Formats: sequence, structure tokens, C-alpha cells
Amino acid sequence: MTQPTSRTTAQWQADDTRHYLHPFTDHKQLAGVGARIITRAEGVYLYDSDGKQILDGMAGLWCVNVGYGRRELAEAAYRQMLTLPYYNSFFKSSNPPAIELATLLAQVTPPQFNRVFYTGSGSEANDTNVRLVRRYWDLKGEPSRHIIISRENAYHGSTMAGASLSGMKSMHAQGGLPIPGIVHIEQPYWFENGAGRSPEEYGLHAARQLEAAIERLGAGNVAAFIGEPVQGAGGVIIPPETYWPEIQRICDRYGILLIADEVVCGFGRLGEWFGCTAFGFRPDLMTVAKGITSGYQPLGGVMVSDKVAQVLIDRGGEFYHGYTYSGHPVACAVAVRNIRLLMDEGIVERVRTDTGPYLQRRWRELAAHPLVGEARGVGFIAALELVADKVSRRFLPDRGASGLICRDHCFANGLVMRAVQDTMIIAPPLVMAREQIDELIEKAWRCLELTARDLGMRT
Ligand code: PXG
Repeated sequence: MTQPTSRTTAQWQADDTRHYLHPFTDHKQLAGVGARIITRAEGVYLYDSDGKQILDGMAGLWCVNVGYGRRELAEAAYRQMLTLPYYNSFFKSSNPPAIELATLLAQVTPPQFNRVFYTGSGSEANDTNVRLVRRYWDLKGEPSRHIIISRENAYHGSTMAGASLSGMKSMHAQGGLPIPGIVHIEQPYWFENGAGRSPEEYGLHAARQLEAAIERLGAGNVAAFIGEPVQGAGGVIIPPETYWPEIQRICDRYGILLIADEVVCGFGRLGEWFGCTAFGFRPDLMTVAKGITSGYQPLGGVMVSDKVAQVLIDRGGEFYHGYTYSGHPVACAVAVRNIRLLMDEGIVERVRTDTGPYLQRRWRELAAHPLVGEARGVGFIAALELVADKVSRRFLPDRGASGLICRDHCFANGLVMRAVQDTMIIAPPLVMAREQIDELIEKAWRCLELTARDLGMRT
């Protein structure tokens, strides 16, 4: 069924331009072209206001893990809205879905995690992390430990603390960020920074930037290190195997807390429930959002390890932090149902053993294209580097332009594939089947051809 909606696309776009300020958008530019109006979705396909079908290679925005149109999630929300649409978790109150979800999260997360602090989003959860680690060190009697080390080109959200933890210069330039006490080190981006080193050597080199920063700042001033197991919004930066074990060693050596931002990697994206398991490290805190509800409801949280939670509990005193929607009953009821779907239907397992390896095998075929310098990925996340020269890994002269050309061809050809500069990225719904993976690869190849043609490259 692909019929258009009651209003025309032009009518939707006119009101959109008049009244809606979109996130991460050049508003002047958007007003000139009008937004793409997505009206409905089913499985792994989106439909726009002209009835056009688009294969969603980005799972919405890295979040619709179980795919679109799952009645079970709609029914869970409907039932919960009728029973208890809202109540707060302040003033010694709680509610059944929040408790049920907390219990389930303790089961599916690594063993050190038995407690969750709920938020409404990933950004809020990372703000919570900043408050929480500083509170932890205060209670431990080491208040000078307040600096949090993050990485260049990381993405941890768009609130004041989230954007500060993020390592994106364009974000910092707007609004005087980062806030004090946040320091950034090199990202483990072998393709761009690893020239002359093997991935293994480069992984150690990049991790040791953390050690150098701790030595420079003084270990007694450092509270925590935060990182995405695989950087998502930064361009699907997959660290070499040696990176995370070395980060773990350094955090242990200096006694600093390790925070895994699992907003993108969590709930199956890498073919494991969490990215830290895939890369073999053991965080003290873990940021979750997105896939926790498959995006059907806004919800985030911080998983708090026993080591950290015990200090809060034993020392006592109020932690002056929380949100109106912490533990929202409808969002939590949907998350419980979503996690059960992931478990009962073996969705994470399938990505690990079947569709993930298949996607990765087919994705690497794209490396044969003259425009592609590297095709990388793990589980259901992947990237292509568009380059001028495969051997020297030289990017095209107008950095970022070819990525946008390719992205526009993708949309026009019924595929959502995102561009981060000249890196093309995908993170499809975890339920994408083999035939749909074939469709994705075929469309991606065609769009690479069209991009190369526009760039005047011979293919
Ligand atoms: N951490 C990570 C790793 C994320 O990817 C957040 C935190 C913040 O979550 P909320 O729910 O506050 O958005 C994210 C969000 C992009 C893009 O362009 C990615 C995100 C958000 C917006 C755009 O890929 N990720």
C-alpha cells in the first residue's frame, strides 16, 4: 500500500517551513528546498508523502532495531496509557514498568550492572554521567577528580554536557563549548590517521593518547573516560582490536571510571547485546537509549555498576538530579516489550551468526568500486570511504562534497544511506533479511556509479 496522504507534499512542506525549526539543519537552505515528508513505515521500508518506497539503511536514526510496524509495541504503549500514563519516580515513588525494565536490563547487560538511572534521551543520560561521576568522586573524598576525557569527533549528544563531551568542533563553536573540565584526545581512526602503522600498532598508539593526557592532567584530577565502542555519528569509526583492551588497562592503572556510550552499539547493533562485550572491555557506567525502545518511545538511561552504585548507597545523601520523565511508565513498558522481542525472536543472535556476516560479506564487495578506499563494518553497522585514490587513501579535494552527492543519489534511488563528510554509513534495522541486504548493496553500487559519473571519474 503506497497511497499518498490527504495533503499534498507541497502543502506539508509549506507548513513545515513556516512553523518547524528542524534539529541539525541549515534553516535557510531547507526553506529553499522543502523537507522530505515521511508519512509511514513498515518493516525496513519508509514511505514518503508521494507514496515513494525507501529502504531504510539507517534504522531511523540508528534506533529502529526491531523494524517498523510492530503491533506488540503499539499494544504495550496503549495498554500502559490506559493503566497509568504517567507518574513520577521522585519522592519515594515508583511504577511497575520502570521496575520491570530495570530488572530486565540487569539481566541483559554485563554482570557488573544491576541498576539503572532513567532519562528521556541519550543526551540527558550523558549529562547524568557527568553529574554522577563527579558525585561519585566527591563521595569518595577525591573531589579534585572532575575532568572527563573524551575523543575528537565523538558524539555524545546535544545538551550542554552532551555536546561538550562530543568532540565536534562545529558544535563547540556555537555557544562557547565545551563546558569546563572536559578534554578531548585523538579518535582511533586508522583509515585517516594510521598511515605507516598497522591497525594493531595504531590501536595501541591511539589508546596511549589517554595515558599521555592523564599524565599531563594529573591522575588525581581525572574522573572518567568516555567512548562509544564504535563511533557512530562520527563516521562508523571501528577501533583496531588492540584499542579497547589498552584503554581498559590505562583506566585500571590510574583508577579512573570507564564509561561506554552504548546509545548506538547497544541492543544488538554489533551482533552482541552491547559493544563493550563485542570489544571485550568492562565499563563502570554505560549510556543507553535509541535501541532500548527501538525508537518507538523516547527513553534513555545510565547503567550503573555495583562499584559506583554502592558508593552512592553506602554514603547516602541526596543526589540532586533527575528528570520529569525519568522512569516514564509508557516508555518503560514499550522498552520491556522491545527487549523481549529482541530476545524471543533471536534477533541479536541472527545478526551475530547469519545476517550480520552476510551483510559484511556483501558490503565488502563495494570495495571493488574505484571510488571506495575502504569498506568496513561489524554486525549491522558499516561504512565506505569515498576517495580520489584507493592506494594513497587520498580524499577528494572538496572534502564532504562527494558524500552529499552520493547521499542525494541514494534518496532518489530509494535508499537511506547517510554521509559523514565523504564517509557513507549504514546501520539498518536488525530485522533486515538477506534479500533486502541484496537490495541495499545493489542500490548502493548504483549510487556509487552515479556519484563517480557526477565527479567525472572513469569507472
Ligand atoms: N550518544 C551517542 C553515541 C549517540 O549516537 C547520543 C548519545 C544522544 O542521544 P539523543 O537521544 O539525545 O539524541 C547519540 C545520538 C547523526 C545523529 O547524525 C546521531 C545521534 C543523534 C542525532 C544525529 O548520526 N545520536
